[in-house]
Amino acid sequence: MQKRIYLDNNATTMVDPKVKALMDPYFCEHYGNPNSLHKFGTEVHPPITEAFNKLYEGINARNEDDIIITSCATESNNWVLKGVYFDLIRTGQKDHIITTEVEHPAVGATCRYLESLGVKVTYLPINQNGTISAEQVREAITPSTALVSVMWANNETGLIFPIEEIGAICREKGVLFHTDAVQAIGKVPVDVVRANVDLLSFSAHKFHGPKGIGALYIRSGVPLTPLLHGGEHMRGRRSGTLNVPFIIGMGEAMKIACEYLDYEKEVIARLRNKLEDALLEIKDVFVIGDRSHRVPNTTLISVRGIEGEAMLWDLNRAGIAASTGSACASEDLEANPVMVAIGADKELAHTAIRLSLSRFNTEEEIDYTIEVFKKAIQRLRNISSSYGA
Ligand code: 7TS
Repeated sequence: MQKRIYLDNNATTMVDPKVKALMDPYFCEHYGNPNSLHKFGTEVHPPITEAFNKLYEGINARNEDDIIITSCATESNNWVLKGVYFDLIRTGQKDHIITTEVEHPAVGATCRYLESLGVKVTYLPINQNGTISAEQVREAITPSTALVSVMWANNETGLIFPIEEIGAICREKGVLFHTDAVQAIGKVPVDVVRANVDLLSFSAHKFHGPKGIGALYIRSGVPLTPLLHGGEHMRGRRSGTLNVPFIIGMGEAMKIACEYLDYEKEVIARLRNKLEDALLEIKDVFVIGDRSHRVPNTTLISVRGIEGEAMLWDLNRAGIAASTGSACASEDLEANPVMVAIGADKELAHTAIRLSLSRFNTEEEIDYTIEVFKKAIQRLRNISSSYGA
């Protein structure tokens, strides 16, 4: 039988069967609208409360803070940027947003849209380590800065940004701080209090929950004009009937993800490192970013002389799913933007392959992947016009 090895967990993850089992009764049995006054509505209140408790605990939010359910992190990110625009920029109080040049398009494209409305946006360039320094943020802040938005971990490289230091600077300067923590949850500890975060986005399907549900953490006292106006759901902060089974699933996925943080750090990192070490033995193979500064599951690897898409094709034929970078951008065959920013030459920047593991991968799968990868490199370099010529 054809193997099916999934190494694209930064794009999405399998729903944990335990999460699915907990969600199941809320489709055909307990399907009430929690806003209804009858039993069908009220009987879903306790499991919803339980799910929220798991989310609060997972990111160390305080009781007085808000965690608002959204449809995905893209919505959460749009809400932050457009909310800040409505609250602080359109009102003439501020006119400036600071972000990085390697954010996911859910932040990057929204910032470019806001620029078209006259907002000044600073895209901080990343350094050779693939991240930014907190000092870059300090230097970029002006009296008219409304918001700093910096991702917790990059989806392509897995590199972790200095969120605690940036949070401290923003708090000191009185500037709102948002972080897109989509690639951090379940991979490294996320603590909103410790990091002085005001706003934080996440998406359930990146940590073995269902797709199409995410959340925005809003620190107590931070005003944010809603993106979706309507009924009084979520205390009027985000209207739309609550997706009960998915909320229950996201809560459980968060709880399990936190329980697995040590496993992630020890076992998944060991498998990832084994894969990297084996591939690094091959000539002209490079791994992007210092291991000690990356989330444990991610490798962005570059194989000189082989287009990322060609490698992807060979892996796919052997049943291995990887990515050339972000699936959101993989149709336009562009050089990997993170690698360009790190300073890789253009040819090398076209060779990037992202392998991202999860707790459902096994050592046998990694051993098989090493074998397939090595054969693919040999085959493709033999027919490559640009390598070894
Ligand atoms: N932010 C980051 C950092 C992401 O990695 C992604 C998805 C999103 C936001 C959007 O999440 P969504 O649930 O709203 O879609 N990233 C990727 C990726 O790296 N490959 O495919 C999707």
